[in-house]
Amino acid sequence: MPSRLSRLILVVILAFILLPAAAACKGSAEQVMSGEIKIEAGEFYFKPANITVKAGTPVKFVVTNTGKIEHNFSFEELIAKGMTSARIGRILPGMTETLEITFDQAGTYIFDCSIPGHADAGMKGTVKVVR
Ligand SMILES: [Cu+2]
Repeated sequence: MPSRLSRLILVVILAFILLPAAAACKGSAEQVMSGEIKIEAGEFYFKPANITVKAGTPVKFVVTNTGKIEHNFSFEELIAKGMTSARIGRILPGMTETLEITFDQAGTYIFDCSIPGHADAGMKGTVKVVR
């Protein structure tokens, strides 16, 4: 009978092998999203992680923390450029918070969870803004 710990280690190893493979299978067909965009935040991912929206159209990110620890949702580049509202500062486990943004410029904007270590562990994504 394998111990709990060895089973946990096996699950973690399998997740590292299977998750990138699953992501690669999704293909590159991008769908332009609008209105309310639901995002799941967990340890340590955002789902979906790659989002495409239209420039000049307001979007509302509705981010639910389905994990067990606190997360946030931040567009660090936009914050650095002075758009200090481009973040949801705290999303406690089980909570849903929202952020409305209108992207005026086409481009690719990275979002992440700015809690130390979380982005490096996989909590990041992109919003591609198209004309
Ligand atoms: Cu986080």
